[in-house]
Amino acid sequence: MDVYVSGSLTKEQLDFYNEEGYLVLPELLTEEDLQAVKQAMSQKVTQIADELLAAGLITDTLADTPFPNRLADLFKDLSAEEFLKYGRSWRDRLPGYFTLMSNPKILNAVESLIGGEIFSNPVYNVRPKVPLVAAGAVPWHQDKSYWPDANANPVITVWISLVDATEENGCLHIKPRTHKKRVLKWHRESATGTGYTALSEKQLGTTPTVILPVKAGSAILFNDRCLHMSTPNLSKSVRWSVDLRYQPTDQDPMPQHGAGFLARSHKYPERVCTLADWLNNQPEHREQDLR
Ligand SMILES: O=C(O)CCC(=O)C(=O)O
Repeated sequence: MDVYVSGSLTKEQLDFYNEEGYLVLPELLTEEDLQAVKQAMSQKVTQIADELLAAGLITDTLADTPFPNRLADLFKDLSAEEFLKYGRSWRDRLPGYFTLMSNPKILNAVESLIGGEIFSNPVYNVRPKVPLVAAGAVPWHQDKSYWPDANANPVITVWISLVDATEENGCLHIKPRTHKKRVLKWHRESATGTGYTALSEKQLGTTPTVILPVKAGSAILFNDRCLHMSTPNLSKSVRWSVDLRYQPTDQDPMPQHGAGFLARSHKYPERVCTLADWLNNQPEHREQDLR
């Protein structure tokens, strides 16, 4: 298999991505690669459990319940509103998230798509999709609807599953080749109060949907115009995932969404963001700031 120019993707994978607008990298990350991010997620779950206990909403923090089940079990007898107080997705600055965002296997794949000067976009989401919370389902949308005015093209989403993502627990669904579309006119989802950007049925066109169940550690890369959604979690455990975003360093860093960081640079390796920079929200690592 030929590896294309630089980065880890083969020419076949690259051709597939360019044509279809997405690419699945099955089990890209090992259990060891995921350890730090799972630890960060577990830390947050412990904090939530302690708060629920202090509020008298639960009597047991379920400290020994396995990672895929603990958050689901904590909220089993509580309302969706109680869960949504913590947000439908999280963007904390915990070291394990930085470890994942800087993982060389992810950056090697992204480098194949955009070259070796890689900016990590401030929009990253940790998604604890728990059962019984309707807002866990994400309507059809294009990611670019969240930054329509940003001069950033392309922004690559790297969606990573921490557990096996299945049709039952609400895996990702995608409409291939829709990355060639313009940004469609969207509305705000109002049924579950999430405020997600959403497209109506008649905007989806005739392209058949591809359903993407993947094993834990797999990555799904997609272009920010590619239509995608996910279904509700009908299982008894949490569909844990993370969606990360990367773009070339000469694009709009979108500071209105937070501080991104220089994840990789062949030109200025000494300026690549460290964990300490990231924890301090150090914002500027763009190419134009490095000259
Ligand atoms: O994880 C999901 O269910 C949806 C992810 C998504 O919409 C995204 O990564 O943009």
